Amino acid sequence: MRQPIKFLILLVSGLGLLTWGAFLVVQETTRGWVERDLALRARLAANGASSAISAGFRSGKPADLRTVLLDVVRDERILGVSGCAADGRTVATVGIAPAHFGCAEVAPFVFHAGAGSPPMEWLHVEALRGGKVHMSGLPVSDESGFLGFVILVQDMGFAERREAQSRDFLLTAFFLLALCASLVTIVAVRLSWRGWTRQLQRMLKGGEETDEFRPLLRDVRELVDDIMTEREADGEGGAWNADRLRRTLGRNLHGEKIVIVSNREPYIHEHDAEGRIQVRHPASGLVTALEPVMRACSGVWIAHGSGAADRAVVDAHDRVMVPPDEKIYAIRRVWLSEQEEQGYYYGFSNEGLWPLCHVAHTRPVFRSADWNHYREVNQRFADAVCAEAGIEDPIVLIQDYHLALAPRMIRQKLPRATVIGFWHIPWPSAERFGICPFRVELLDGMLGASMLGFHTQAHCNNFMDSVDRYLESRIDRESHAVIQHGRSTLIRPYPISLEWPVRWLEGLPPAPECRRSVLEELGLPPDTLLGVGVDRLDYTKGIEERLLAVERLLELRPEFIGRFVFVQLAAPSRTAIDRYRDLNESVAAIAKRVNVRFGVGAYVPIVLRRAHHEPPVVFRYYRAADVCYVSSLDDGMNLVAKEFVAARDDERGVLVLSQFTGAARELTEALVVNPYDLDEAAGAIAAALSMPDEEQKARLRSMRAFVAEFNIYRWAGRMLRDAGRLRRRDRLSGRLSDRFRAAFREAEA
Ligand code: ADQ
Repeated sequence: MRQPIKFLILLVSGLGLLTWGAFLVVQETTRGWVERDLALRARLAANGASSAISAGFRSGKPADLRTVLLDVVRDERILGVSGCAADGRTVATVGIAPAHFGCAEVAPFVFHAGAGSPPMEWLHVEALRGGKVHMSGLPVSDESGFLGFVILVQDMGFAERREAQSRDFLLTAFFLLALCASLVTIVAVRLSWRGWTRQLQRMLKGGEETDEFRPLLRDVRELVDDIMTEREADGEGGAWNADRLRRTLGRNLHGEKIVIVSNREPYIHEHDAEGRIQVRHPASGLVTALEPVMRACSGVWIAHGSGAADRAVVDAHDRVMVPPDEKIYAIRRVWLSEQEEQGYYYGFSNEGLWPLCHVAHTRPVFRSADWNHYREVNQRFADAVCAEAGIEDPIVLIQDYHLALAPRMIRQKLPRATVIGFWHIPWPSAERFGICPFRVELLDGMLGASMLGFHTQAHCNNFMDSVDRYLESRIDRESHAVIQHGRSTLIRPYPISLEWPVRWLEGLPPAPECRRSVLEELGLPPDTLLGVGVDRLDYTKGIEERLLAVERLLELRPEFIGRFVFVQLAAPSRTAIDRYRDLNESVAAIAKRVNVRFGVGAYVPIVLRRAHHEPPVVFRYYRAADVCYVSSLDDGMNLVAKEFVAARDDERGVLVLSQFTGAARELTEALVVNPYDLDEAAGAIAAALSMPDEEQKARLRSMRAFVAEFNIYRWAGRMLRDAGRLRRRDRLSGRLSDRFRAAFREAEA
């Protein structure tokens, strides 16, 4: 329904209610007035005839009293009057006397205070013969004392008529008022709407902007721009895929080379047991997301060469072409000494920044020696970027918290570079970030970028709050930018995702077959209910809480003992750090305890596989599972959740997902739980295991449609398109300032 009509209906209903309320108040008030008026009239009538009435009582002859009472009822509103003795006997009656309010009935009210107390006036309203009457019981006395009392019955019909008149008057007045108010509102709304749209149209056509409309206008233009660019990218719109991303790159960035920089490399060369060189795909969300982008765009990926056989395969420039069979793009490897890796990677990045950014109850440790290594290694990466760039304004995508200082370092050498930073983990609140002794340097380093991306708007807000608190800069909350030394850095949410379709599914057998082979591999009967967890062994992933939830499930629902098995694939991670070694032991201890407690015969409830698994194996497990539980205590996005959804083309299986993941904001059809609440998590696993097929299908279908649409190509496409826009703007302002400088020099000469 249109807004003005809604408003009108509300207005009229409001006025109607108001009228009715006002009428009730007026009715109550006039009724009070009438009753007081009638009581007064009764008193006056009785007082006027008081000496005659007293004489009538004193004479003891009813006829005398009756003569007096006849005088009293001459007033047309007095319908009847009775003279009553103090003991309740009727002495004389003239006119109407209601049967159940005769002298005997009224006497107790007049003398109700008991012997010795003065008699009191009694007032009462009563329905009689289709109308209302007002009755008063009035004591009569003379100098010798109380003689009796009179009951006066007065007609109230006139009061009711007056009430009806005032009600009609009020209703008419309010109706007219409502009509006028509605008309005025309609006219005002029409006029302002017409003026507003005219102004908006004028401005959209390029007219003058007013303050009122500027933010709205910018949003509308951005939206139109977004839609147009997306449409124009491939001429037909539709789903994002590698081709469309390539076209977007060509269109917005003229096919320029992309340089990705991250600590982790997408392909690691290792020696196997026989000394042959093997390629491994690391267990890393960053790599999972970015590798398909690099396949689509080609270019160079600069990363730490961490594999034992990495040096053996690079050329003289430390480059190797990958993927091994396709050779689409180059990895440029940066070599680090053991000390540097210790200080930069394990120390500052993973003992400092990682726990700082995740609410997972592990204290960050900041050592100045680690910080020095961190700075040096960032410089090393920045130098590698400048060496690989080849042009003075390359497009550089810097990934994650290991390289926070690199954007500024690159900017110093290549001021025209388009540097995009993406932070794959959460950004903490400003208070929390403030505990880092190097907070100013980190923020300043990051702000060397042209754009900074986070998974969620909440992380963007936290980042801007941190800048606001700790750095000299201007925050432009309208355009979501930080301006420092005249340069601006856009801060935007770009929720990361997967390639679609996932390439690892290509050669995999259908889900029922995967299920059969996985159960066989685990030595489990075909009717086993299978749960799966897939993570790096990291304390932020809530693996301990996950196994405890399995324990709680078996405690609360013993019918699952013997039937439910939970397999945890846990890739060892950062094992050089004590906290990770402790976690490894603690996870093993919990699994062992639960297995001792609930294991019977061959039945082992928790199967813990602490090893790296290549992606096809991981996807086979996703396809075999009845339930996948992602229980992160804090997670930027979490791609395991999306991988599970992508793997289930049979539309079966249930995702139980921690509310503390970025993914929970998107995959709302998962069973979203608080992983700290073991009862809730156990309940969700039980619900998942007994969920009807139809419901599983409906939930998965919706989540699959979401991940398919919001895939990694769209993520990269949007980011690169925004970068393209920035580049055009920067180039234009660069050309302008060159011209000004030239004109200035000419004028000086
Ligand atoms: P990660 O913390 O690495 O990523 P996540 O997004 O869940 O976490 O990705 C993990 C990846 O590693 C997945 O592709 C998964 O298949 C793989 N993996 C996990 N366990 C494995 C195992 N045992 N063997 C082999 N592979 C395994 C960081 C952030 C996340 C963010 C990503 C991407 O912490 O919040 O989603 O970056 O931005």
